[in-house]
Amino acid sequence: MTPLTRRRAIPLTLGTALALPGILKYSRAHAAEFALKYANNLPQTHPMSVRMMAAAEAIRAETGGKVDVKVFPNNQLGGDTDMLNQLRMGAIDFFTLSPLILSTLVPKVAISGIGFAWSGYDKVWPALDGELGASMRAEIQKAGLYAFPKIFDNGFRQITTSTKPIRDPNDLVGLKIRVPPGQLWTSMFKAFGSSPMTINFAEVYTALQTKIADAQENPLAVIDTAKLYEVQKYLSKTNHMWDGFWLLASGKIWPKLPADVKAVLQKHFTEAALRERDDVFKLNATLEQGLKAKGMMFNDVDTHLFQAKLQSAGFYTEWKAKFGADLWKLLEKSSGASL
Ligand code: X2X
Repeated sequence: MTPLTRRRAIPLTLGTALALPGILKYSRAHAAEFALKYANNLPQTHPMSVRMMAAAEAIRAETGGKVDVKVFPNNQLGGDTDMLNQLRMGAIDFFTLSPLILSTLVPKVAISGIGFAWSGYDKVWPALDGELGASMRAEIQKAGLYAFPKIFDNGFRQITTSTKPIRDPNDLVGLKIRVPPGQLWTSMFKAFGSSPMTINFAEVYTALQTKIADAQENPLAVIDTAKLYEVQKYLSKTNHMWDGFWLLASGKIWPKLPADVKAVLQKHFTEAALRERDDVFKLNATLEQGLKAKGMMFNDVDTHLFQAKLQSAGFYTEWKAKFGADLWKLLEKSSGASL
């Protein structure tokens, strides 16, 4: 019997495939019946990559190698915008992506990234695991993608520079700061009077090293695992945005997978997300010390000054109009903030 390939195996349930009489004895040398690819833009050492590699191993073990998820971290399959296109075409089966970059395809999902909306994780997880997250997943489904229920954590974003500490909003005026490809990021830093430049994360280290950009903003775990401390001197604790990663499945594959295969994937990917959140939370408690030991200089800021600047620049008014009153109300209800 010819080994089942993923495409031909799809009509079969995993159980059927296991029970088929005379089934060839599979070894890892044989192609899996469901050979799938997961990609991300983070270093292999970031908790999201670590947890997804562990999930892939658990899935392989539980299915006896019939479902094989290969993990491609660190932009191995391209930059974010390119990988999103590959996901939509079915060249990549799973991909983790910030809602703000996904908003290029699904505009409303950027709502979770509104500046200073979240005071802490005690607000973030009930919202993203609750009504707001469900609303976002429904929007993502309309775009032909499947978002797994538990969003991964990127974290609260901090500003780093190679030139100066950012002590108050005036320090952001004219700053050449790199931002990810997402309209809300560009809008926020234009409201601060900065000169934001959109660069995929794959090129960020080089852009900072060659001084194309003097600054960037990211959570501590990304700054550390991507070794941005080698090209950035100052870290200002602005906490200006909470960001996550939706784990997305291609619409070309997800609807065709048998229910039992979906159940195995769902179980282990959910576990990976919950453990990754915990990893990032624990890292946040130790990384300030670690990054200082690697030469970074930290400073606190009065975040109210930065939020007031966004307010006076019309940032909240602009985005409330873009998202609409209902979704804005849902954000305020979910976050407890009045924006
Ligand atoms: O591109 C970034 O800065 C990163 C890694 O945080 C995201 O994926 C949004």
